[in-house]
Amino acid sequence: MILDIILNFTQLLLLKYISNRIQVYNHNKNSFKLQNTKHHSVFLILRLFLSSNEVNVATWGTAVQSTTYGASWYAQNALDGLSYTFTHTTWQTDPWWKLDLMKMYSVNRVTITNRYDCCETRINGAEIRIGNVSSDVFSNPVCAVVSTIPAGATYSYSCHGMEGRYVTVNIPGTSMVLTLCEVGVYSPVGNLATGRNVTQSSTIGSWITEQAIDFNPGFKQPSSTCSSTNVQTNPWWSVDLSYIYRVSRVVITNRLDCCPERINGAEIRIGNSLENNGNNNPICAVISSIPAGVSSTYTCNDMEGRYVNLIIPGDSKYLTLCEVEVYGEGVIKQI
Ligand SMILES: [Ca+2]
Repeated sequence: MILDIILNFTQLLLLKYISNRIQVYNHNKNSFKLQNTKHHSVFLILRLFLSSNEVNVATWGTAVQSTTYGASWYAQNALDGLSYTFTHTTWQTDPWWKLDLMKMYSVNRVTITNRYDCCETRINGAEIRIGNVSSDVFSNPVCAVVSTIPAGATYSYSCHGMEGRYVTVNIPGTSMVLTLCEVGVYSPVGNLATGRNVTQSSTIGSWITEQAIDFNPGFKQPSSTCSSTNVQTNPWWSVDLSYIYRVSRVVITNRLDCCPERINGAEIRIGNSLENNGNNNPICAVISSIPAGVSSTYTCNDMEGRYVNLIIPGDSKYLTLCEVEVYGEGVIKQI
């Protein structure tokens, strides 16, 4: 029991550290260069606590709100990890704040941190909604209603796997104001590739291999959240799942910013051989095309394997991957 508490506490610290690193990563767009050594330590830590099973996907979303009070109370302030920045609508009817996660997630829970400095009762009655409707924020189903949150406290609301691209917080009524300090949206991690060892045939600039499995789909800053090889013949990317699994499906997220056609013709290969860096394993699927910013699912019918590779046959090719997710059953065999 005590050991469990210590372990959980350690995981929380690690989560906070990683979440902060990812936030720093996202918010220092042009000036921030992460050292390779530091970067690898982040992934090492990620690997250590893989069993922690959920990740805050809110940090790479984009937020808007019904109105903005003053000059600096932006909607994005609820996503910056800082306890002293707040969102703030004007006094209005039915104020709302809307987070666009850019793709659909299954949501375990939503956390709300209330402002610490004053008027903490303004949050009372706020509704948390999750769904796929963007235009009418009140039409998505309600996950929870906030009764009260003490000043500066973070409360967690279970959403039991509700699915949606948009998470909204709204307060019904006239002459209301909505202020949020932080919002977290926690999604389960079932991706077998998470935290595993990855390699690619070459790396262009900062587009390192691990960025294909960092949870972040790369819609805002692809060079620090997607992997890419240099232009070359037969570029490839590979993940070692450490154990043999029956792989049911692989999900690939294509880049949003440009050139989505570069992924065309990529082969997904799964197996246990390291011959030709794993690129001779059987083919699960060949990607014909994936629209920009879209996550496509490829069914692999329980192919068995420890290595999952992507390779684009041909000359003058780039292999760019914003996210690779591998799902399946296992472990069917310890190595
Ligand atoms: Ca990524």
